[in-house]
Amino acid sequence: MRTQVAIIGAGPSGLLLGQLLHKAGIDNVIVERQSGDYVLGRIRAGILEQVTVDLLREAGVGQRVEREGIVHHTIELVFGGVRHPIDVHGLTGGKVVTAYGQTELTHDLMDARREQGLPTVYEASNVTIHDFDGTRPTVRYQKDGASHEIACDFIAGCDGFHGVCRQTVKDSVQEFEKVYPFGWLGVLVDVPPVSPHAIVYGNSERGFSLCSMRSMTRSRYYVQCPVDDKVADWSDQRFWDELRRRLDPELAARVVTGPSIEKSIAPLRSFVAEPMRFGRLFLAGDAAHIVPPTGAKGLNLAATDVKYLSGALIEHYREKSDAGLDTYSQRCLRRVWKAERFSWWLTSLMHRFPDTEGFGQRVQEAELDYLVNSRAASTALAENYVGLPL
Ligand code: RFL
Ligand code: PHB
Repeated sequence: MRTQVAIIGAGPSGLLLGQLLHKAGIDNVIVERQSGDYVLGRIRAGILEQVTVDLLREAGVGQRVEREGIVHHTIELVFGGVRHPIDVHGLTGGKVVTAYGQTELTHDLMDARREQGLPTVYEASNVTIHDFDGTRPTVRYQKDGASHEIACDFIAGCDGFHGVCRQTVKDSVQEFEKVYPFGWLGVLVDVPPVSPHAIVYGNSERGFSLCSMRSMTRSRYYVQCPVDDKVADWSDQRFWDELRRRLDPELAARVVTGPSIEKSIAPLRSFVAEPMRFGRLFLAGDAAHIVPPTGAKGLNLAATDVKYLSGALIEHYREKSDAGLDTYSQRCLRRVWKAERFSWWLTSLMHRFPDTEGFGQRVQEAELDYLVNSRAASTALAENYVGLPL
């Protein structure tokens, strides 16, 4: 098989890249290790920046997010048992974020790809990438017991944190990493969200909590937990009790409970691999960087990598210019590090750290107090939350 761009991974990065390239008339094949259903079964992100929604529209898959996405003007911080709204819309001159699940976004992209008859190889095993240092890269994989090879001009490594692409170039990569001493226990449940018009981030002496949503009838909640806790340790009842204890009394009383339809524990990590380009191999999304979920930047960063990469590839084919490809890594990393900083900062501000003693605790309290009482500090939070300019 031959194509112009071979894309490894059918998560949001790979699917969005494939769609944008197709719209520009550039052939691409996606090779994915898992089945489509498995990819859709992973419950992850929920909050989209405006640039991400715009990109979905540009890719021709924006109808459903426009119809069903829930626009948020505000976020709320709970600490000391009191709720503090941050008017993100007002502080940023009219910017908003949209609650729309990664599952739905992935669904929209998968449907579009299928309707257009674009090639996607699911359940490909032993995927390997070759010769991206020269001009004729190849991708090899096995499927149903047979070996296959794709010859291409470029390889896009959209294969997430545990993928094969970054692993292949590991000797040329500089890694930066911070692992946090706790995880997030997440629960998905078919009940109306406790706070339908604002995501609520809570800091209490029992730890962090987050109230989010997927629709007006589906809620997503998280609590900070020890990273080595097991899901089996957390009955639904224990989860609801813990969530309520971490919120202000008024919100706690309004939480509607129900049986969980998904429950999982995710570790928190900050990670960046530099550079993001190796000859004709380009890393995008979680393959190149991870943020802790506090601040909801992971999927949005993946989308901006893809915006830069698709633009650079289109420029290569249409205008015979490699200027965008040559600056890809540098442009992405500039934005990535700002999102890394923000996610690390919000994580540090909102969680209880096992080894933080009195002084660190008081400093955290002072910073929260400053944040909600200073327009400058609230504006800095709001600006980062809605997404910094491209
Ligand atoms: P993905 O989604 O991991 O997709 C990579 C795909 O590559 C496949 N793959 C391979 N394919 C072929 N060969 C191989 N050797 C392969 N190895 C792997 C995988 O099967 C997979 O299908 O990466 P991508 O596309 O870069 O997308 C990134 C996002 O998924 C991620 O950043 C977000 O989910 C992060 N995130 C959030 N981001 C936000 O912007 N807003 C949020 O509200 C938000 N909440 C979250 C999150 C992530 C979470 N977890 C569990 C990590 C909440 C959580 C709990
Ligand atoms: C989510 O809805 O899953 C979500 C929302 C906000 C975050 C992280 C996750 O910061």
